[in-house]
Amino acid sequence: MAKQRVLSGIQPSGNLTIGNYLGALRQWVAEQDTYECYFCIVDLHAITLPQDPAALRAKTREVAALYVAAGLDPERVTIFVQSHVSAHAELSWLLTCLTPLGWLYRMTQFKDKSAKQQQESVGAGLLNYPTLMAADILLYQAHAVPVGDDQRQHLEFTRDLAQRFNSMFGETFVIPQAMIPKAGARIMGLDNPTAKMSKSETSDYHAIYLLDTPAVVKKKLMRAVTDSYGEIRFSSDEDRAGVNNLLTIYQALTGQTNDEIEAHFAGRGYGDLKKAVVEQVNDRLQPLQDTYNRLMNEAGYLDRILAQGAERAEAVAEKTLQTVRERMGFVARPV
Ligand code: AQP
Repeated sequence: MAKQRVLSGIQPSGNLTIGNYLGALRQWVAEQDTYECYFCIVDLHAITLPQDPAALRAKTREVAALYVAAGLDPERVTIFVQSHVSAHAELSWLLTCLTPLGWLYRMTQFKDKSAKQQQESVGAGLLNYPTLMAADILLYQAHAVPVGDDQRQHLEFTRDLAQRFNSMFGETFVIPQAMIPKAGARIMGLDNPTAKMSKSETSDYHAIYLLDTPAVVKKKLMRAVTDSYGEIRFSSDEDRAGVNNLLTIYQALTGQTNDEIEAHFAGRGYGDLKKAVVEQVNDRLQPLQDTYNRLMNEAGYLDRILAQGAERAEAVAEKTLQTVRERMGFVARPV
């Protein structure tokens, strides 16, 4: 029986964080043998906010190398740059024409990100972001989309749009499911544990980056916001969010249950908890960074995997796009 398909991606819009790793990348690695996997570096999404061209180029390569360094095997999964497969942009336009504006205005990410800008300078790309994401997923007929909790609403949007297309033009798209991890689906900012850890937040003590040195990881974690309760337990209370976040990172890295972790830290202080998290994070990042440095120094390696990935991805995407064009009534290009 053919394997079901998975698609997911990360924007090359900054330094990848431990949130991107625990919410997305780690799941991808775990699922790479179960599914037929497509993982892209979503550079077309990154430009929905202004990007410096040189930085975008460098980050796109960095993210590709981090995918492999985190454990994805480019022989078993398809790793590619979104803009290398033009079907993403084309299907996005076709779906844009079927998308009610009201659906787009409702999206939390659009509301949050546009609120940070002057109203008249909010780009139309930011509004259309979910339609491009739907195109990414639907082109590969993905059954599952491993993402963090913040992408839940965009996944619902994708499902609605796929259903709308199918009911207008006949069964065409697989309706995808979100695949959200049990632990680590929403890692919060170390400096502000009520806000999601985000790579676009630039304050020094907000996020742990995958390429941070062990000393920097330690400095950031030892300064993480906690509370004055002095009690180490999981909690959904807002004023205990800092400790809960540290416990969540610890849990996502160790795989232990709430009870095991609370028993382990019983009677101990926040300093001990922080040190234990530092150790877990650095143990996980060290081999990843070693592999990353090796790959970046291997001439031609990244180009090879990205060329191979684009070729494989394009073959699948073009097939879907062809069907969509036919169903919507476009005249085939005469040969
Ligand atoms: N804090 C997080 N906890 C768990 N999962 C997270 N993800 C992101 N942050 C967390 C998951 O990582 C994947 C890729 O995310 P993305 O590139 O779409 O965006 P981002 O990192 O969430 O972006 P930012 O930081 O808001 O900034 P920009 O937009 O500037 O890049 C997704 O699966 C996401 O759920």
